[in-house]
Amino acid sequence: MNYECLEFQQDGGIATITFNRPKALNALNSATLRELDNALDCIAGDENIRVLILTGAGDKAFIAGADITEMRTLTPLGARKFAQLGQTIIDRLQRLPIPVIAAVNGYALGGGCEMALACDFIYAAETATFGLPEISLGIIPGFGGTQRLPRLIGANMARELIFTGKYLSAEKAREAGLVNTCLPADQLMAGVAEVARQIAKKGSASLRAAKDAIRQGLNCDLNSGLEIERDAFALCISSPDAKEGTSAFIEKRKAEFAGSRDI
Ligand code: DAK
Repeated sequence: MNYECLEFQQDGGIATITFNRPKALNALNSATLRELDNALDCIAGDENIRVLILTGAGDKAFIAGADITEMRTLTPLGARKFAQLGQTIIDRLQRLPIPVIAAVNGYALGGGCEMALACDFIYAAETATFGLPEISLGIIPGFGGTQRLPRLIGANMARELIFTGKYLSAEKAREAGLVNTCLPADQLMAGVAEVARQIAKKGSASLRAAKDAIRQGLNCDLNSGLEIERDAFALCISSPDAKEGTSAFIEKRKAEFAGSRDI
């Protein structure tokens, strides 16, 4: 499919979606969300893709938030559709059966920061900036920021960021636990590609099981989470991934996982 607001690239088992509206700092309008929904459909149906990377076009922004120009013109019905589509996509990203890495190359504000939060982890350029400035627009985060940010960096830090709308540098975001790794801007994509390649060599089914267990466990108490882990482990143990991984260890060779996401 041809996209206008996104670029889609695939290199071996690694797919990259680049938000591509650099003149509007890659702000999320309805067209971008619809295209993203379509791209996620393609990725969900293609077992050759083992890892997804999200990034932004240009050197200034990952995503500078929802498109404020479009938001102002939305009718209540249009706003409802926009909200529904956005929330569905953020949820789909979290449930995608493969790991998703955010490569944050600049501003990640509002809905852009929330998009990054819905990824499995974040690498950032040293020049990147994070923030949830919705409060300054008289609204609140609507793509999960009030829920995911406190889970990631703690309630008090999240309250301060959401109540003030202030921005965090990439380094401060790393110290807070929002970002895993900061890299010089010109090394960001190479660093992300390297970690994506490491992950892509692992078994797709066990990656999927680990991702699901972590996501579900974060939404429940420890004992329920441990039960989820036990069930997921039990499913994994007789999977082709487990057979290949354990055989490779015993035969003193590198495991070659087939890439099926099914357990
Ligand atoms: N929307 C639309 N256009 C934007 C934009 C945005 N979010 N951010 C930047 N642009 C546009 C600018 O208007 C400008 O366009 P031209 O004037 O050149 O036509 C161009 O990008 C370059 O921006 P600047 O000239 O402002 O560049 P600067 O370097 O001076 O400043 C900046 C960069 C990122 C600090 C600044 O652009 C800025 O403050 N942008 C807005 C950031 C922001 O407030 N983001 C949060 C948006 S609110 C919901 C779910 C989610 C949401 C809402 C509802 N539901 C489920 C209900 C999400 C809300 C948001 O994300």
